[in-house]
Amino acid sequence: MSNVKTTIVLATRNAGKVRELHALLEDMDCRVLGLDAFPEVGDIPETGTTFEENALIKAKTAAMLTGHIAVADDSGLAVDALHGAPGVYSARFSDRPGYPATDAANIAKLLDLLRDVPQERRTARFICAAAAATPDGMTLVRRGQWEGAIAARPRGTNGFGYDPVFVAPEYGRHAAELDAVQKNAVSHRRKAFAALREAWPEFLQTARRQGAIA
Ligand code: ITT
Repeated sequence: MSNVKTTIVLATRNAGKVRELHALLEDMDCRVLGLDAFPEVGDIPETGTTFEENALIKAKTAAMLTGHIAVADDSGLAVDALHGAPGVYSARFSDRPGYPATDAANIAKLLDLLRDVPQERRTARFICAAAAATPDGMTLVRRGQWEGAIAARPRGTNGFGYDPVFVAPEYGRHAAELDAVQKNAVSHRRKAFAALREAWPEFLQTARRQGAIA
């Protein structure tokens, strides 16, 4: 067995995700680098129609361009009253020509669409697909979900994205009112990465056997 620490590149430019992923990968005994260490990796177009496809696109592209194992997630919010929207378009939900989406504009659009929907029909879930890829194309992907509901008004300043309006039933509080440890204990990202980690030792062993990584 090799005693060289494997380098993992986090294929995301979302600062909120980078913080959460560092905490989730902490005990994996790997060297974790962000994409800022690899300016040659530009924007990776998310052309897939599922969370899994997009997570794999991001991980495979970053692995190929950096020569290291890359880990990515594709995640978003699925609201039942909106038939699963914004889904894979969560980050771009409020995009308009000349006005790229922001977290605040995404939340405003969501609350507006749900203005006449009563609380009992505002069920929703965060979904995360976590993917890993080696430079020569070996891949692994796992999914996690976090069931909750959309509040009438934002609350809290922690987290990112839709956290201010997502009510977490485990705490009876909005996700943006939770600290990082509380959110990471129950989140969709936590569940997806826990499943990824279960498959990780075999994935690494196969990659090393095939000479895909050091
Ligand atoms: P990368 O592709 O660079 O990773 P991104 O923000 O574009 O960053 P996604 O395409 O996966 O990432 O979009 C995820 C969006 O879904 C994110 O911007 C939020 O709006 C929302 N989202 C995902 N996970 C979330 C979480 O834990 N809390 C709140 N919102 C979340």
